[in-house]
Amino acid sequence: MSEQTLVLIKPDGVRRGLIGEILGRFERRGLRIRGLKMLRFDVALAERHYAEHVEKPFFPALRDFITSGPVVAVLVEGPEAIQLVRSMMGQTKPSESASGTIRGDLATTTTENVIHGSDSPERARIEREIFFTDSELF
Ligand code: FUP
Repeated sequence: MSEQTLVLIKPDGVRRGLIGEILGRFERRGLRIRGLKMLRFDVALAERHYAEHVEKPFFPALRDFITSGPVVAVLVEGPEAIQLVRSMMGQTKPSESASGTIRGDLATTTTENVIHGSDSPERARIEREIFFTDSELF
């Protein structure tokens, strides 16, 4: 079934010049890019996007990192895109991510782990609405 999922290339990925590398992986895999924008998180957006983590001990570091520079938001579409993108990303902890995955190839720390991808259909719908209006999708 074709699905849409929301990807963020996080500030470390943008700073390190990995936008093309990451978008290229999705395109080569056969996924379609339906929306694409650069933006910078403020604290309110960090608390909204990471609402489930606001009370966690790691949240201050996550908030400071995600607001530290621009991110690229991407609306990706394709067969089983939510799970497919999660598989391409690797695990949250780069040390547990297999080589060949985005984090397994490109990241070393859990906070600065290059990429975000929606982890369920419900989150994909919520995150699509956070980052894109209908007129920004193609
Ligand atoms: P993921 O879906 O793999 O991005 O991971 P989570 O939604 O569980 O976590 C969101 C972000 O919180 C991670 F990308 C990094 C950060 N995080 C930490 O810094 N420490 C942790 O122990 C867990 C998550």
